[in-house]
Amino acid sequence: MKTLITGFEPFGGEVVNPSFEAVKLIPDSIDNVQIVKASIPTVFRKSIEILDKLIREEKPNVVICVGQAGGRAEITIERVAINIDDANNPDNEGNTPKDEVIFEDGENAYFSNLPIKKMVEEIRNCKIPASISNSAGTYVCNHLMYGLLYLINKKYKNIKGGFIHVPYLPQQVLNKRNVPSMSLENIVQALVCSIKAIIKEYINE
Ligand code: PCA
Repeated sequence: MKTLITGFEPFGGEVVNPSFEAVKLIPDSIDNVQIVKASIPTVFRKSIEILDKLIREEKPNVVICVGQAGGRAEITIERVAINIDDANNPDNEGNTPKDEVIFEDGENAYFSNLPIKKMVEEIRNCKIPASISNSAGTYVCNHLMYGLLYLINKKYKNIKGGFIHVPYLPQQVLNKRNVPSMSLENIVQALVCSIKAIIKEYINE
């Protein structure tokens, strides 16, 4: 079994993105499952193209994309991605799509096919706050999650995939009053717990 896990490049004036900082620190193997890590540009379209290329090259069984959700206090496991791009701020190449469909031939929405409740439970068992989120937004994270699930639906039917949002790191909120953050150590541990929950689910299948 092989898992591909991706994080995003920093965006919106931040110098780090906690998603890739954490992904980098995940071990290369968890419970005998190989873990392949990659960074994805915070850019509409290009993010999906790069993910598709990685899936073609690496042939993973599981794909987990991770992104920063500034302002959220918990690790959130996303349930659903919607077929719309609606950006308030430009991506890293200056694109600001408004009310644009992602794939004309895609469903309005796709659900994660990862064991999202079991992932939340496993993370909470590690004493780290986590919950299900019912919206990944309408920016690049929802875009990539939608792209992943569209690709799974259209051409990688055996892959299990989904998305995890993580809070800011403490160093990112020094000048943001009353904005929550989570330590890098906890974020890394939460991602490892999520992967363990997914592995358990498949071993039990
Ligand atoms: N978070 C953004 C895009 C990249 C990232 O890490 C989002 O939530 O859409």
